[in-house]
Amino acid sequence: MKLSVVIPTLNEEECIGQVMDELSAALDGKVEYEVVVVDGMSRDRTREIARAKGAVVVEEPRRGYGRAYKTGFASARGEIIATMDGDCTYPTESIIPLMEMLDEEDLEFITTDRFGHMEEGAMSTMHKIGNLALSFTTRLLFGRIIRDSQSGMWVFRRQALSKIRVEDDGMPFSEEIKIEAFRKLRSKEVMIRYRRRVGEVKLSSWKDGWKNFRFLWRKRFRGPRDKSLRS
Ligand SMILES: Nc1nc2c(ncn2[C@@H]2O[C@H](COP(=O)(O)OP(=O)(O)O)[C@@H](O)[C@H]2O)c(=O)[nH]1
Ligand SMILES: [Mg+2]
Repeated sequence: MKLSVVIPTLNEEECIGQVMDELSAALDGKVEYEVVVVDGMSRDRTREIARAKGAVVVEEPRRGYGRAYKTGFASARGEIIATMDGDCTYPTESIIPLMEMLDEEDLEFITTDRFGHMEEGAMSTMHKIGNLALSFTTRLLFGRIIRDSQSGMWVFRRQALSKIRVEDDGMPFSEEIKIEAFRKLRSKEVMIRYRRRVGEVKLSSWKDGWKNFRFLWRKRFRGPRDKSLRS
């Protein structure tokens, strides 16, 4: 198996079907792949729709975006893993070009930057400010040139996971994987198109923003072994 697309979902019935269709349009006949949907016990038809469209659905009752990815990565069989949300925001047509870039530039990890080509209304002004503040803090504390520390689309070699340590169960998983990747792997950030979300946002702006911010300071000054960051 060449590619696993891993998607965490929590009540995404409005869009998961479209994401599956867009994946088929972008990948069918071009690469051998599977889609792993890690569902946090949605109370709507997410699992049913994903399964009907051919995804492998993994049920993960434990809450959290990071928790879902840890479970999803453990069941992914592809040589390369691509991630995205189940909300129609990320460009499925970028997966193959990013996989080619991994090979051509001999990279292990690619993260994406949504700020270059963002559809009108795809991110509220408050979220933009929050994201930029978190990305700035990431740069300040870790010295990495990441423009978008919260982007949820990554394309990377599954093997590279054994070289990094990503522990957070919540939204900070997104910045944690980038910090680890830019420290330990051949990594790059690439601009992508980002669309307006379909369905309700799952993150809580203030709570998750604050958790992300706190996470960055803890990771910087106490190291990754901090007990409070463990599952
Ligand atoms: N399995 C699982 N998925 C989650 C959880 N929280 C969020 N998600 C999914 O993770 C993705 C990112 O969440 P989203 O609300 O789009 O965050 P945003 O893109 O940062 O605004 C979406 O596909 C959500 O359905 C969770 O606790 N468990
Ligand atoms: Mg999203």
